Amino acid sequence: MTHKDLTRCFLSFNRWVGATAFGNGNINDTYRVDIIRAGVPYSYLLQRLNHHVFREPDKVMQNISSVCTHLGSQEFPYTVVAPLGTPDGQLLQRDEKGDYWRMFPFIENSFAPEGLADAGIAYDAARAYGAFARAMRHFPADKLEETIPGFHDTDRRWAGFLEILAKDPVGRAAGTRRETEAMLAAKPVFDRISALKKSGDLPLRVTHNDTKAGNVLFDTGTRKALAVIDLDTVMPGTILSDFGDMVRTFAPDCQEDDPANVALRRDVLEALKEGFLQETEEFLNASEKENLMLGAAWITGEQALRFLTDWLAGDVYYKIKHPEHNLVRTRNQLALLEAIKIEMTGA
Ligand code: GN1
Ligand code: MG
Repeated sequence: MTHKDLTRCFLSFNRWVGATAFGNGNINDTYRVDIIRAGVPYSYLLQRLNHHVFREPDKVMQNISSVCTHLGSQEFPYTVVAPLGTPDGQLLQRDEKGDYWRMFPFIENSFAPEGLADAGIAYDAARAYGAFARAMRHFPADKLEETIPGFHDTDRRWAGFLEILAKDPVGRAAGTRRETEAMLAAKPVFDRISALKKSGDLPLRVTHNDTKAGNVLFDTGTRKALAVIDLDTVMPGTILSDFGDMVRTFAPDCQEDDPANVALRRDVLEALKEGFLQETEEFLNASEKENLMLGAAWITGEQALRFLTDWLAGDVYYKIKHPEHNLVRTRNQLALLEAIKIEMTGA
């Protein structure tokens, strides 16, 4: 099926203008679709959901629907970007290859921050993610599906890494000793998180699990946050991972795949804390608040582990733009982890 055929499954139009690749996700493929209906131009986002990563696409859409419905019923001062259904109410359309497609409204006059977000953007985005957690705080997290089983299961990710390292399917282990050693040296961070999770001190919450700058839409005019998007990985979890992934993605002074040395930007880090706590301070417990930076170390370490695992596996999960992409990403995240650890010890 062409993009035009797929679009027809979700909406009617008089004239097809075209579909162009949009955004830079590592997992799904997104297209901006332009059509004319009754003489008026409209845009939408057509997206192929990667069903090798999200193995049960219906569960993803079920989660998104219940989250959007709940957000809509709360005092949540942001736009809720809910998927469009087909005339018979389906949120997914399959094509002849068995791929899954869905459609979202296109939010006009908005942008998703690309490149390095400044402290102002970081503050606003952190507030938006905090407001998301706040609006979802009474939703029964255990009613949500785990769209990627074991997504933040520290012990399982670690076991997966050790298994690939031992198998060494593409012969990359020997050339990756330094990174592997640095990874193994980071194990105590994972152990602390694992123990904390088992202690019962971290309540199960509805978490977003991809709290990067690019997943908040901003108003082009006011430059204020408009919407929290990408609800594919909304799952039951701990708040530490959402705050942690914000630090991982906003606070460094370079992108996650930059081969340059990484440093933390203090002003951005402070802005994240301030914005996030503004919305969440009142309902987070003491253990959650105390361990926000441990969350940053954990998620950064986990991301290093995921990139290194994918490098050793032969680049089977993340899209890559050059042959050493996953290795460069791994080194970057390991360096960032060091910077976060230094920040935590107050050095
Ligand atoms: C993937 O596709 P994107 O950029 O939204 C990944 C995240 C990683 C991120 C690293 C489902 O997100 O968990 O943190 O790449 N999403 C999934 O850039 O694995
Ligand atoms: Mg994502």
